[in-house]
Amino acid sequence: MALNIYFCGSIRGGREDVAIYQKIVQKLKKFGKVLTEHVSHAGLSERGEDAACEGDRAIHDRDVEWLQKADVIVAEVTQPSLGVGYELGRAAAMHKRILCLFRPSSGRVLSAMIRGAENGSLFQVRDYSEEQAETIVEDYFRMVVSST
Ligand code: 6K6
Repeated sequence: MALNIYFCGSIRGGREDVAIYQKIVQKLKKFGKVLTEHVSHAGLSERGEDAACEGDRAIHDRDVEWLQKADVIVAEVTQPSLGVGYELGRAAAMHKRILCLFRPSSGRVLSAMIRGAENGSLFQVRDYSEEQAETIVEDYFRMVVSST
């Protein structure tokens, strides 16, 4: 059965990394159904013009439902986002399998609450460069698939 994959990326936190989100989501689609493909859409702006008909509560409730349904959560955490941090906290409390991807070349330092949650099993954090985005996803999912 195909894996349900929940991709997290910044929306209101800023859309600077949307091209990288697209690259990651294209690769994720090889390994399962991506429940949140819209996060990678270039047309989705941080101001949410194209989300006008959905209220924030509906977005929150639907996303928490999808988190519950997900087998794996993949989060691009370089661009700080309250929503992504919240999703990761909820997913960790649900004992989900989580991969966080961070680009040190951004000059940012990842939050200790994400870096410090790494436990070598369910919660993993990988530093990567943009050119490694696809291989890092591929290597992770080969490991997930072989262990399930
Ligand atoms: C769209 C544009 C501006 O606001 C929106 C609202 N639409 C959303 N639709 C779907 N998921 C959302 C939306 N807003 C936040 N999320 C979830 O939170 C996504 O799954 C992202 O991973 C994360 C982004 O949080 P913020 O705080 O950066 O917006």
